[in-house]
Parts: sequence; structure tokens; C-alpha cells
Amino acid sequence: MKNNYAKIIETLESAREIAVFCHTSPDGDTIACALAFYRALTPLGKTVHLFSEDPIPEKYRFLEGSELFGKADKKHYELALAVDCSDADRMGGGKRAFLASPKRIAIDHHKSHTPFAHISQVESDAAACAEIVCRILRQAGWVTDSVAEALFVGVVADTGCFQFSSTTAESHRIAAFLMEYDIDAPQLVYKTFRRMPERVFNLKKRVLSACRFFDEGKISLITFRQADFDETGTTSADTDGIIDAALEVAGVEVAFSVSEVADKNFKISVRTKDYVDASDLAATFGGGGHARAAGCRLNGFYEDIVDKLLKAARDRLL
Ligand SMILES: [Mn+2]
Repeated sequence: MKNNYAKIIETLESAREIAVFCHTSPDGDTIACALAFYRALTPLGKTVHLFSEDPIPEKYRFLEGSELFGKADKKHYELALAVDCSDADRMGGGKRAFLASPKRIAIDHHKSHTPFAHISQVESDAAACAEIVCRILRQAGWVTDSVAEALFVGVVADTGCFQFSSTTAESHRIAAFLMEYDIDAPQLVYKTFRRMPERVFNLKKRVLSACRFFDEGKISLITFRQADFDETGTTSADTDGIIDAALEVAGVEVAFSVSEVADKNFKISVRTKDYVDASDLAATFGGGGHARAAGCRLNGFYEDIVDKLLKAARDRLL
């Protein structure tokens, strides 16, 4: 298969200053890719800048170099490199400096990628952008222990620790290659995937203990009220993933989470197993998403909203 790896390596080799751009609301994959380039290129004498419009989430701050991410402060850079960005807007405020730079590379794995660079390497069959970055750095001979650590985190993050349907044999081959380096794989999996602050554990405990089941256990529903956040010192940003526990219960086909944003204003998340299309369900309320994970917003009284959600699920479970 023809790729641009050699061209990308050559372009990186000839640059003195490289600016790496992450996408907004950075996830483990985009952060890992940027750090892998930083860790590979700095020892070669290059000046590497790391850019993220939004702060690096707490869970990834254990990674050395995660404190180096900032906002683009110059008008342009000698070489700009975007990682895991499906289009230029995904860089947020970094977009201007990226597009003003004379040399631009984009490495991405989104099906919906819209080209915005001079050299694009887009592989939509890669479960993580870190898989592509791994192949490039491997070809260049730039993989070291610390580069391997970053890339491993990227693959674990975007494959849901090898559990998402996007995971391929190549994801495992790449993980195996990276584990040949001196990295603590179980610790990286724990920190990327399982570790949670005590306040989030308290929120999870509280909300799951009030989980409700309907229709012989085919539908589950959890609720985040303002009091749950207040009494555990959490915010709606801490609800991530808690709904998965309500879906994992055997027999549950549809899980809802109803999260109070303001008075009579709720953010709804929908997760489904095999029979119901979550995006189709969310679309009836003006929302959207993917087949197994979607969301929408609803206004009204809590019990009315629950009734509407249950009806929408029942219509699709017949
Ligand atoms: Mn990604």
C-alpha cells in the first residue's frame, strides 16, 4: 500500500522547528501522538511546540511532558503537524497558525477527514491515530522507551483497551511491538482506563445505587441530580463512562443517563447493545451520535422526560 511515511519523515528531518497541534477536548489518542513526536524529535535537536486549545484532562497528566501543552502564540511555524484532527476546525484557535505555516502535515484516522494539509496521511482502518504514528516513527527508527510509552497510551485509549469494535489484529500487533520496550503496560492501562478520583467513585456509587430497571430489565436508567454533584464535589464533566455500568448488566438492551444541567433542563445519554440504534433514538429528540452511543437535550419535568425516553426505547424493542 502506498503511503506518505517516507515523505513525512524527510519533512520532519529537514525542519528545525515543529509545532504539533491536538484537537479540542483532547483525548488520550491526540495527546499521545503529540507527545510521541515531542519525545522522538527533541533528542534530534529539534524545537517542538505542543498545542492544545483545551487543558489536558487530569487523567493524562501523569505523562511526562503533558505540562508543556499551550496555545499557539506565534503567527506561524516552520512546520505544522496536526494529529488526530478530522478537519482544520478541530484544532480550535490553533487553526490559524496551522494554516499560516508554510509546511503542513496531517496524520489522522477519521473516516470523515477533510484535507487541510500539504501532506496528509489518513488511514480510517486504524483504531487509533497512534497506530499510524507508530508505523511512521518505527520506519524512521525513532521509537525509544519513552516514545513507546506514549504510543501505548494512545492505542489503549482509542480502542477502549482493545474492547471497541474498531480494534484490529494490527492494534494488537502494535501493542505487542511497543511492549518489547521498557514500558509498564499494566500501569499504563490502569492509569488510562481504570483509575478514577475518589470523588468520581462516590458519584458513581451514589448514582448506580439508585439505578432503575424497566421492562423485565431490558431498559436501565440512571440519574444525575444537582445534589449528587454538590454532595460529591463533582460536576457533569465527571459523569463520563458511568452509564456503561448500567448497560453492562445482563439483559439490558438500552441504558439511559439523565443528567440535570439546569432547572427543567436535562442532558440525556443513550447506550445500546444489539437491537436498538442509539442515534436513531436520540434523533427523535433532536440529538444524534453513533449506533451504540448517542445523546440529546430535553426540557421539562424529570418524570415526563423519563416517560418519553421509555416510550422511545419500547417502540424500538418490540
Ligand atoms: Mn483518535
